[in-house]
Amino acid sequence: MPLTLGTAGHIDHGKTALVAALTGVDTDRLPEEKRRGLSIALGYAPLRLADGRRLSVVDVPGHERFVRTMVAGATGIDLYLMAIAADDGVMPQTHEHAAVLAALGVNHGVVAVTKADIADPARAAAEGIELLPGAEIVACSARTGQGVEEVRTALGRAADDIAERAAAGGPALLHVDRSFTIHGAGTVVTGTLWSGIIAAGDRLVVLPPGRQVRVRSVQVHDEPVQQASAGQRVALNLVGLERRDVTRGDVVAAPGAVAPAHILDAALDLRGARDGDRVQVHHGTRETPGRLADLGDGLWQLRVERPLLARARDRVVIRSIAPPDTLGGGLVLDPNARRHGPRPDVVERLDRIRRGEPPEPAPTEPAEPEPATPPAHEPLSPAALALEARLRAAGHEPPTTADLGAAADELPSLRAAGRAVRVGRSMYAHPDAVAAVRERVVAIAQAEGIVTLARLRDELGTSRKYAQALLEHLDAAKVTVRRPDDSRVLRGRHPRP
Ligand SMILES: Nc1nc2c(ncn2[C@@H]2O[C@H](COP(=O)(O)OP(=O)(O)OP(=O)(O)O)[C@@H](O)[C@H]2O)c(=O)[nH]1
Ligand SMILES: [Mg+2]
Repeated sequence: MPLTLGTAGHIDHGKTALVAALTGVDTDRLPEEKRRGLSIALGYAPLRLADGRRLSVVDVPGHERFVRTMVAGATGIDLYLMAIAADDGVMPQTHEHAAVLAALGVNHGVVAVTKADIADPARAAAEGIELLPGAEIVACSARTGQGVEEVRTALGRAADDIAERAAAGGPALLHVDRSFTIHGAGTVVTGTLWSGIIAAGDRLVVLPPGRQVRVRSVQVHDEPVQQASAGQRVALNLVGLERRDVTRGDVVAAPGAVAPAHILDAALDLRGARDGDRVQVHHGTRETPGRLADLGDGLWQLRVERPLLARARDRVVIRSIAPPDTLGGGLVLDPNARRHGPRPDVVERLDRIRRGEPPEPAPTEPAEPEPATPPAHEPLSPAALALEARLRAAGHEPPTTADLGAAADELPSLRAAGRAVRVGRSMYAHPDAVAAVRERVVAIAQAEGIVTLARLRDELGTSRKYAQALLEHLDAAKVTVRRPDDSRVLRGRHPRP
């Protein structure tokens, strides 16, 4: 089982120098990194352990402005190499990186007290033991080579302790951390394969855009391979994709492996967070602002502004936006939840998932109906209820009367009950779906000033046709105003939903 090692530690504490001493690779490749003498981008190198096994190393930057990059690099790692400089000791990003590792559930690794050639490592070692009690501590110097082989041996012991990645089976899933064009070859994406296997010829999807691609070739650490398996650092050459169609934070996966979602339920361990706080949510190589809704007992609902692509039991990291700091993180329990508050049956269901028990069937009634659905005057017929379920399932891709066929006969009673809304000329959507789109349009407009058709299309991972119909509906509902260039702004002052 291939394992990935991530570095961690405060700026200038010798992470990159130690990786170079261990692997022979200088991961600071960018001219700007050379000029400024610090890491900016994630660096990658293979590391041989004493017994011949190979680890994939992700070298992260320590600068406080690049913690988000560190999170993107640390996601999907199996063990850490925390650098603490002998002459400096534990510093703010030593703490923050340790908090990120804890949030990600990465609890195996080694603490290297670096620069032992210029200061007595005893004090930094004592601080390291306090910060990461389980880890082996090794003093070393990348400059003299002292202790570097001991670091390698300690990493081998930490790797021995790691149980095989639970997610190894299952559909192919890769969180993209880089994308670029190779002349004559096309678009290449790289990332750590979280689960499954990818081989040349596979047909995959890029999310959220939902674009279908074919794998032309696969590399692991710059070497062509027949197939890559979970845990490996992978480069995929993809057919059917322009460079600008994919970016860090996207997912390349087997169809159906994950779906974009704006509402997630999670079990989080957070320091000083409160109900309603706007925070930065990190998952995979993706991040988005979102609001926290406190469900009690460590359970939270995350309502995010850009969709996440999570599975149950994936990890998220939660950071405060200003001042930036890591608040904690935890486990996704329901990666595609309905909007709800701390209702007892919902909390009980989440608690069951948290304990690893099978969840009860999902509750059917929403706790906080979106903009008040009026009650039906007459009980709805089974056929009308079936149509309602169909509209609900269609979400933001509402069917037309032609799509609905005979079921369209139920539309009048459903509309009278306020449980179907006409969108565009002849599409019909569920009001909950329209409310969810409205909330996202408002969030985009508040964050970015305007909403364009392309922006909403990408946000929803849908086609122009639906994005256009929904925007026109929101214009008609006086949520948005269309401008001459076809973009939309919010009409008047719009309270947050
Ligand atoms: N004397 C001495 N200097 C070291 C050692 N390791 C690194 N340095 C120096 O410390 C400085 C920072 O080293 P880097 O390896 O770039 O530190 P880093 O932790 O990767 O820094 P960021 O990636 O920017 O967070 C460089 O000038 C290195 O030459 C060491 O073991 N001994
Ligand atoms: Mg560095």
